[in-house]
Parts: sequence; structure tokens; C-alpha cells
Amino acid sequence: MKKFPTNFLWGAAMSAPQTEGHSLLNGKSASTWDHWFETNPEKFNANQGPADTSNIYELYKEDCQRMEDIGLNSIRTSIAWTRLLPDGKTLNPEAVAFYRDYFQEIRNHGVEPIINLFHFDMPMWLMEKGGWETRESVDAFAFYAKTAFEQFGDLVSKWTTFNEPLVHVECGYLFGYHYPAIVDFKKAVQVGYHTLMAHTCAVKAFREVLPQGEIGIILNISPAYARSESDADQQAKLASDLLNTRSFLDPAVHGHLPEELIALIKENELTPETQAEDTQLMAENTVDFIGLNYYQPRRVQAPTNPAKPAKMPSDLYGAYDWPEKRINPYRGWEIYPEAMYDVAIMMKNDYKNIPWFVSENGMGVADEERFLDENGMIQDDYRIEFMKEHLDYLHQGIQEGSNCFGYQTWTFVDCWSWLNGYRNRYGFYRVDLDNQFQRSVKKSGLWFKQVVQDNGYTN
Ligand code: BGP
Repeated sequence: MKKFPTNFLWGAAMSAPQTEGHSLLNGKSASTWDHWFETNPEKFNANQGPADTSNIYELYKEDCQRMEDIGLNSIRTSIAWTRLLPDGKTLNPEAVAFYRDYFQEIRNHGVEPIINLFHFDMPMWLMEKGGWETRESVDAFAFYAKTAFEQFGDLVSKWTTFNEPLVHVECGYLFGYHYPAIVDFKKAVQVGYHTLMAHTCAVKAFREVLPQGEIGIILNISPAYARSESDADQQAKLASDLLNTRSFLDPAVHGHLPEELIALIKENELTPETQAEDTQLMAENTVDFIGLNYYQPRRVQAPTNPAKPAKMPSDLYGAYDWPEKRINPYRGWEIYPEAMYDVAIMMKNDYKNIPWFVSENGMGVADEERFLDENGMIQDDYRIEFMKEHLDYLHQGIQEGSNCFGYQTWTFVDCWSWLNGYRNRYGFYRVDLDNQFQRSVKKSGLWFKQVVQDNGYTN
């Protein structure tokens, strides 16, 4: 049997905007998602918008029981900034009551809550002022963070600032997938920089309000693998790692941006506006732990005919189509569990072996009702296989000394996925959209329960 370290956290991750529903009710103001769905519903799969999502706002008590039913000992979700502080300043008492009861209920079921502050859900009032493009967003986020620590710090001891901060940078300011769908590399860098400073200032507030607690950040990790050992391909790998991995991981853990990244940004005339105190703030506010969301690697090669200075990241590294790749056809993402080991070793060797956990890993599959058995249970053996393969490599990394303390899958109950709505399902529980969001456990949920019980599994 492959055994995991004592007190290993087994769980699932989710987020407020993807699960709560009640998106414009109970005092919550609009996020960019509510606004975008209202103005451009055609962008969203099957007209599925953010209003209802999986209705945890009403079902959280039953859902906390469901967490216990499949043995989870930890869960990650987020607070909606727009629910807690609808105008950015005034506390919404209904939100405080809801989150307090929800977090208490999680704990009552023997599950440790890890609470995140931002999961792509920018308040619309702030976006109207320029969102992360403005320095004002840093202070606004720090205020929100401080408020959340004060209101819920007695119920939650593990906190994270951002989920995948690079996603709102890329999707919002380079590739058009998230509002405001601007395409501008320089703005993207500025947005990334302000996000980094917002994270930093939130950590600072945390140390003041909850000196006994632990705080981290959740990053999407797509380790780069170069086509060849040639200098040009290796240069592309370096650029990709600097922009996509080290841009947040280095400051979060080491307290400063990599010199090579600063030089790369400068060479390409992308240097953002900064403030004199930022360097010191970063140095003084490193994290206690890191969460890494791993789904797929990044295959890179030297770019062909790159613009100089770069207009897009593709001018710094090209996408390499690895002929041997294995793909999840529903999501179009490569399946490469080996990277889990590489990431574990990277954390050990390059990041001081800081405590870290796999904060998301999972497989989205469309039309899962194809796999319903006669008892109405989804037989998602593909998902079990996916988790096992990844856990195998994670286990190997831990055996070699990587300080990994947990594994959380995406996700607990099927949830709403941004522009993809409910097309691909990831949950341990199926959500029946035609039947008031009724849930039923999948085979993977029962498999996971056994894994948690045994703190490991047999291949
Ligand atoms: C991660 C996000 C999640 C979730 C997941 C699955 O990047 O943190 O919010 O959505 O990916 O991806 P998707 O929903 O796009 O299939």
C-alpha cells in the first residue's frame, strides 16, 4: 500500500462564485461575472450563468454532511468579496452570518476549512475604476482581506489570498476569456504586479490580525518542458518558467522577484509602475505554505518570428505539440502525471522545502450521465485512474523528502465553470441541474473515502 504522511490533508477544492449561487441576492453586489453574463450571455455555455451555480448558499448544511460522508478531512472554498463588502467598505451582516455558520458547520463535521479570498471574482464597482490596473485595487483588497480575517479568524486557521492569480492576468488581459477581455501585454504585467502587491499587503494584514494562523497562496503550476536541449528551446523554457511559475512563487516564498524576470520584462518594455516600499513589503511578507493546482504541463519551443519587443508571451516561448501527448478530450488538456513528481522535487530543491499541498487536480468530463449504472451512480473509473496516477508520482516525491501536506481534488460537487458552465463535470458528487441541484455520490467519491480512511491506497 502507498501510505501518505501522518495528518495528511485529503479533500477537495471549490470556490464561492462557482458553487454558492444567490449571486445577486442577500446583499451581494455584482462581480465581473454577473456583469458579463448580463451583457454577453452568448459567451457562456448553454446560457448557464453565475446566478445559481450549485446553490451551496442554501444547501451548505447538507453538503457539509456530504463532506463527512466521503471522509474528507479538509475542504477549500472562497469568500465572495462582493458578498462580504458589497461596496468595498460596508460589511454585509447577512454575509457574515452565512459564512460564519458555513465555516462552523464544516468544522462540526471534522473537516478543516482552508479559506481563499479571491477566485477570479473581481467586484464590478472596482472594475469600473480600472480593477487591477489601478494601485487603488491593492488597498481595496488589503482592506477586504483584513475584514475577512477579523470576521472569521476564530473559525479558520489556514487562509490563502488568491487562487491562480495568473489566470485573471492571462484570461482578462491577454487571451480574451475573462472580462474585461483586453489584449495588452503591458497592461497584463501591470495587473499581475498589482495582484502580487495585493497578495503581499494581505499577508501583512494577516500577520497583524492573526499572528497564530497560517497563510499561503494558490498558484496554477504548469511546469515547462522544452522540445529539445538546444539553447533556443531552453531559452523559451526559461521565459515560460519566469513568467508562469516564478513570477508569483519566488516573491511568495523568497520575498523577491527573480532578477532574470525583471530583466526580461525590461528588455521587452513591459516594466510596470511600482512604489518605493514594494521591495521591502515583499521581503517582509512571505507565506507559510503554498498550494499548487496541477492539471497539465506546458510544452514549449523557441518562438518562430517573434516580435521584438514581445507583443504577446508567444513571442517569448512557442507552444510545442509533443507527438506523444495523452489528452483529456473533453477539456483538451494534456494528462501528464509525471509532472507531479517534478513539481514536488522543485518545491524541495528550489523553494526551501516549504510546506505545500496539491490544491487542485482533477479531470473534467462531459456527458457523465453516460456512465450512470442501474443504481443511478456515475461509474467514473477514469477519474479514479487519473487521481491514482497523479498520486503515484506525488507519493514518489514525498518519499524523496518533498514537504507536501495534502492533496485536494477539483472538486467536491460538480460546479459551474466560467464560460464552460456545467459542460465538464469534476465532482465527487453529481449535481442534477434538472432536479433542484440534487446531489448523488459518484464511484470516485466512495473510492476517495477509502483512500482517506487508509491514508493511502493499493495499486
Ligand atoms: C482551475 C480553477 C477552477 C476550475 C478548474 C477546472 O484553474 O481554479 O476554478 O474551474 O480550473 O477548470 P475548468 O473549470 O476551466 O474546466
